[in-house]
Amino acid sequence: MGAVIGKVEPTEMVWLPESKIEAKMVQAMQRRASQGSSMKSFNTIILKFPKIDESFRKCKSIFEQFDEDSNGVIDRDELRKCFQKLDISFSEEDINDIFEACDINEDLVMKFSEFIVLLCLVYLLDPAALLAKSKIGTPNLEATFEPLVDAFVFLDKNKDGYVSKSEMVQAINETTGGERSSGRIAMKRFEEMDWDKNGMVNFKEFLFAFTRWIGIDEAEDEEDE
Ligand SMILES: [Ca+2]
Ligand SMILES: [Ca+2]
Ligand SMILES: [Ca+2]
Repeated sequence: MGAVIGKVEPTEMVWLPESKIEAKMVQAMQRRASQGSSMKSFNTIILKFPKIDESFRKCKSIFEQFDEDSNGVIDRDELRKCFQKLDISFSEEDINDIFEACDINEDLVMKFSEFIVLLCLVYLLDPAALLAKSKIGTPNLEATFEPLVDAFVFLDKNKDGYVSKSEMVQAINETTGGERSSGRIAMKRFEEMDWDKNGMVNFKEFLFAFTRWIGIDEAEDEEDE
């Protein structure tokens, strides 16, 4: 388990990654954070929802392409082949780690929402790997994933690779001038994001929250019927 050292404010809070892949994610996020964010407010993130939703749905074609046996999920072998085909040079260990990190319902396969999160994490860890492949008729993955990375960088005020509750409040307050109701909304959003309830939101949790808010799996289930 990670450990919180110090108080939430005004002293610094140090959060330690709980796995190797999380440590890599945090490093990659800090690298990206040094370039700054184009987001000016929490509202600009909300305004991007429909666009992100649309781009997520376009990723369905990639998902289907790599679901070789068309059983609606991507298993470990299919993912390995997917990485080979996309020329993503991750080690076997990294592929396994990222697979496990994204298999949120622990059924040992990637459903669509999990796969989207996985692709986005690959994008964060190695943007060049995915971008080189945009040419093979896949949707523009940079346009899909960059706004999400950008949004996270905006929320992560102290650039430690995590969004804390107070950072979330700060981001919302900047937008609304600190109305009480917006504080409650911020808390609700934060709790939706903080999947493992440890008080910090990492990029993976942030992405899963997006897939839930957008309702990507529900829409998918309706289509299947
Ligand atoms: Ca499959
Ligand atoms: Ca799963
Ligand atoms: Ca932070």
